[in-house]
Amino acid sequence: MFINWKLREINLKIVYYGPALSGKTTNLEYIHAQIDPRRRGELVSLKTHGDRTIYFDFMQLELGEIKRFKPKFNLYTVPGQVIYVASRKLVLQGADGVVYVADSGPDRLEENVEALRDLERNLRELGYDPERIPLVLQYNKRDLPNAVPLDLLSRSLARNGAPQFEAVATRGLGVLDTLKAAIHLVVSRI
Ligand SMILES: Nc1nc2c(ncn2[C@@H]2O[C@H](COP(=O)(O)OP(=O)(O)OP(=O)(O)O)[C@@H](O)[C@H]2O)c(=O)[nH]1
Ligand SMILES: [Mg+2]
Repeated sequence: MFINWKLREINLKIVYYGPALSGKTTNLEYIHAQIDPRRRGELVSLKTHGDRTIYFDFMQLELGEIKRFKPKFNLYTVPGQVIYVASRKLVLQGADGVVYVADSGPDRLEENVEALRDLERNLRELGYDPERIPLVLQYNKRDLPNAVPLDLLSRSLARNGAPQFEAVATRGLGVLDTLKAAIHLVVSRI
């Protein structure tokens, strides 16, 4: 969190985390397409030719008011590919909340669990208590014909009290509900 007292702005950071190809960038693309352009900045994406995130995606939202302060939500995605561990940690630094995007693909359960461990490890190394950071879980790609059953995903990934949402990010299903829950958690924390 960063407060600019002069401009009465509160900057809050929400990071989309999760395994490679789970749909983090797709979440931001949908949000970017849906939100009134007067309330959001451009979506900045650093990707390779294969459309894979190499460092992060970034977009700023300006929504509502908290006690006459303007909150600005800075949304980031991390690159999910295992080799980019250093980028993930850098992007996670200073986060006020995390959206964890899981992939419902039948062969992705282990990667989901590993990415959540990677998140908790990085949080700890950055001095956070992983039990206390505002966290929302999104089970994405629910449209896949052989999607992992929801209760199995939930049993493997659910965290104490963290809200959970089903999503089909390519069609926008569940994307804004996930974002609203994350914003709500982050704002109630401050
Ligand atoms: N079937 C299906 N495909 C999806 C869904 N969401 C995203 N995808 C597809 O999954 C692929 C990866 O999506 P990205 O948003 O680039 O994934 P990412 O998590 O940003 O991946 P990295 O940047 O490599 O970590 C793309 O081809 C998306 O179109 C979904 O809900 N259902
Ligand atoms: Mg990406």
